[in-house]
Amino acid sequence: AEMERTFIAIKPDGVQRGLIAEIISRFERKGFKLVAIKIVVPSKEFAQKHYHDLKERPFFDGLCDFLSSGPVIAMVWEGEGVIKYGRKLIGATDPQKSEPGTIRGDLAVVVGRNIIHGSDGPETAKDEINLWFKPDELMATKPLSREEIAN
Ligand code: YYY
Ligand code: MG
Repeated sequence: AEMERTFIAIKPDGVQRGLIAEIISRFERKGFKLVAIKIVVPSKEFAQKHYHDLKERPFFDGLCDFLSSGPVIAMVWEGEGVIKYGRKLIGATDPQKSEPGTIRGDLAVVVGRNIIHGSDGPETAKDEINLWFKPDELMATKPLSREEIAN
């Protein structure tokens, strides 16, 4: 079976505040594996596609303006349970409700500037990975062999 993958993005506020390494290191230290990464400024249309589920919400337009306002670090992380546990590392949508120890809990204050995105389930993970990345931008990965683990 293929390893689980999720789409994680550091939003323009996280990039602007110099939190790229901090955020990547939390996923890396946990033991998840980075299989794709790029820096991009999404267009507003692209942001609308990414957030299409939220198009009826009052904050949708501002949210899409914000996502397209500067460089975003788009990533795919792989590992057992990475979709659900990635959300745990990120914390609640509203940083006021995120526990200390989570990325948003430790590093953000308001919901409109919560510095990071993570897919919320297997279906959205698949859709978001396909939206942001071409198949050949993803590392092909296989489980480590016995020898590789021992070395
Ligand atoms: O998945 P997550 O980012 O935690 O929250 P969503 O409910 O998918 O909303 C996406 C994005 O929209 C959120 O990260 C901030 C913004 N937002 C907002 O500005 N105001 C809200 N009341 C809810 C969400
Ligand atoms: Mg979401």
